[in-house]
Amino acid sequence: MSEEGLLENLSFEKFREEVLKDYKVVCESRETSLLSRKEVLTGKAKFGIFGGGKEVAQVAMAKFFQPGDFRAGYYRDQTFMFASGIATIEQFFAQLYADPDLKNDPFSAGRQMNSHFATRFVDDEGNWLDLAHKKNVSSDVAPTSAQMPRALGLAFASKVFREVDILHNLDNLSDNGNEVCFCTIGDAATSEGHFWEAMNAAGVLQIPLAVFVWDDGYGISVPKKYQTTKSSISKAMSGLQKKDGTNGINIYKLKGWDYAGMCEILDEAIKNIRETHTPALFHVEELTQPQGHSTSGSHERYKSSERLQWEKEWDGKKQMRDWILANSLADEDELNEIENNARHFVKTSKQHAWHKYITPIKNQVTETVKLLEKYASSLENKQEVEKQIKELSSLREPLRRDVMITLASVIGMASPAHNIAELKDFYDRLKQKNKEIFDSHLYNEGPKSALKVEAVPADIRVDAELVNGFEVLNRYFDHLFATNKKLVAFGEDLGRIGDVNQGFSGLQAKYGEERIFDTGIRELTIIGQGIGLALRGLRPIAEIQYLDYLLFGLEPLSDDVCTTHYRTKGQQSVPIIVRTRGHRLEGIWHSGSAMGMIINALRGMYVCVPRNMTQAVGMYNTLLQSNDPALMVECLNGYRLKERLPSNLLEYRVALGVPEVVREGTDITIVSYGSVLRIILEAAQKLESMGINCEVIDVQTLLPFDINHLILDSLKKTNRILFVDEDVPGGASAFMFNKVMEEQGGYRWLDVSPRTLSSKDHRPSYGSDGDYFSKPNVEEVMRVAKEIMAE
Ligand SMILES: Cc1ncc(C[n+]2csc(CCOP(=O)(O)OP(=O)(O)O)c2C)c(N)n1
Ligand SMILES: [Mg+2]
Repeated sequence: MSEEGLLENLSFEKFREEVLKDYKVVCESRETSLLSRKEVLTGKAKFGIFGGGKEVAQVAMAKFFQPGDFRAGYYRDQTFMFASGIATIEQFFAQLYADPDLKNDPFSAGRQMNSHFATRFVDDEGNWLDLAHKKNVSSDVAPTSAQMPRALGLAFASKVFREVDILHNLDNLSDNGNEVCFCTIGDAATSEGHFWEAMNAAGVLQIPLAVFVWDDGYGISVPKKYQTTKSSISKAMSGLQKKDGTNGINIYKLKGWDYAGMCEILDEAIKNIRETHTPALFHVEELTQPQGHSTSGSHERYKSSERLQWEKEWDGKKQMRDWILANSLADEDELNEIENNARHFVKTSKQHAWHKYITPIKNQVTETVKLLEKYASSLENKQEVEKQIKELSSLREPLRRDVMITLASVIGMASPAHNIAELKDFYDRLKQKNKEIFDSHLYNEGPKSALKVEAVPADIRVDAELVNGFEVLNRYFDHLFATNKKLVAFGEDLGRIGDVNQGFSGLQAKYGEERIFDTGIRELTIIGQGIGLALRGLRPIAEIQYLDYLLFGLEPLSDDVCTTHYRTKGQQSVPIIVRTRGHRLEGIWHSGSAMGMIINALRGMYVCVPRNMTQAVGMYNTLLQSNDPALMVECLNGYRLKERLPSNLLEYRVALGVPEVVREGTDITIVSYGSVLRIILEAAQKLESMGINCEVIDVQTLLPFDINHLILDSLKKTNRILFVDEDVPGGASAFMFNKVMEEQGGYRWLDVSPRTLSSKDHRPSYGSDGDYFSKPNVEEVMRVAKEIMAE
């Protein structure tokens, strides 16, 4: 054979091997879907959602996913995960069973439904791993399209790494911004605003984002014609198409069953994204769902028999098989063998996963039964206990809760005469164990916990310069950007004019528009940009211009940021700082103080409500020492109030969760935060002349809230308490009330009933009168305080 012929043969053999390897993954993935469904239907798992019908497109996609790249996707991507070597089938089953052992379900430790993947980004100490040389998967979430803001941010980070010179030596985080973010989304989920906002932003920003739309024609039962204009997302998006000399995105149409065709297009297209940072949309059409949407319900209910027949014919697995045979890449026997092996392999993987999942629970059952048997004879209702033992030990698929229910029940049956200390101790130990399994990692727990950052007092000299509040921030951010190269700040009007209140005034010119910049009016994806940067090891300050507009960006904060650390059991951290300004100014949409809504939506973030800019700086310093995400609400009416400039701007720190007594007093404790404190202090001064001595406490942070119970100390002294804020009745004032009364046991120290004072139920009416009558004012504070004193 000629040398040329030999080479040709060699590469043909390599090609053939590659194709068959991919076909093997397709078969294994399909078997996984089929077998998983059975596990759900027989009750061994609760729910299942699988990637059947998308296998071929995903083995093609995985070929171009390189170390350093990121994925932000949704629940259909099992094949991609298997093909890129990030997940094993055994791990897939472990998650299906909700195995809480991170070694078994390395994506979520059983905290997430199946097909919600993740890889580790940070070590146990909170240090970023060598992400530039790993294949990275940001943790999946279930709300459709919620991956879009994050995907945008992950891709955007590549741009920052490429364009900011001082980041170039961070080799573990990026290789010159060459990392592409692969984003996947269902056809129906593109109906969400998240998708449109993110695609527009990507077209403007020019970032390496590859969006794959898995178009199977349905969102559960609702077909495309009710979802998408012209029933085609690529047609609907065509105005964004990049042309010569414009920005925009590239749009490709792919057939989801056409292995060779997809590989050819993706090869060129992904290279182009990586090199030019031009985003792309891959509209992957003609995909199927061989088992319907999920294990809940069946697609026969809403698909016509023609459609079902078409899905059989155009099933990617079948098409790939036919293509292999037609091109003589393998014969029937070879393919049959691959298919049989796949079946066997998946079955074995499933068995291993089940064994690992069930063994520790069965061990708990055995131990419990042994212990209970020891006590059974000594208990009066021996028979009942024996019945319970029997019931527990006969469970074929016991859960941890079965053990706990049985133990609690037997412990409840024992009379005080029985010595069941050992049993109680065993129960408590299991309870603690379960707490660690189900209740950990809402926040960072290791050295990067914001709660471990100790306070350092601000050094404010008597002759310190008296400046406007915004100037405290401005000087601080100046020092900060000079010393912390990982910082990036952005938002509406934050770049050129340095934010609407001049905190960043002059700083873009000094530090460059790659680090301090304007964005479009798109709060949702501003948050997304922050998420992506934070996940990739940078320190974003993402600004939402006014607190009122945080609602537009609340979904990714609540669903994504707040759950990231928890849902990966500590494997990913997202230290975003969301900066905003709120409380009273003027009018319905510039006086928002919806803190109750915010703190209830944002468990998993810290919520800082500094009374002035000096305190705000101390909180920024604290947060920047940690990996915890936080919201900073600066006082909108405080930027022009005078403050003394501390001399240690970069060093002082305000400890989170530690209130400050801003006025000492003996008669009544008034608890509050933010702008309204100034009104309370004015009222307190007037009350003093009437002989009422108020102690005023600034909680400083709502999350966490007074972790050392300092408010209780005050209450013990005054025995009277009033909670004041600018939120609606029952909002954050009720939260503070509950914390102090129930959690701190404050009710025991009361002489009279505890009170709250808040704004009215409606939004504040416009103008200074509107403000006065809508929000707590000095006279109202005085009235309530006097009533409390007179009770
Ligand atoms: C915000 C939100 N709304 C509704 C749902 C419930 N839901 C889950 S999947 C789904 C359909 C999604 O269809 P599509 O995006 O086409 O993805 P496919 O499942 O077809 O791959 C719906 C409505 C959800 N998870 N999130
Ligand atoms: Mg769909």
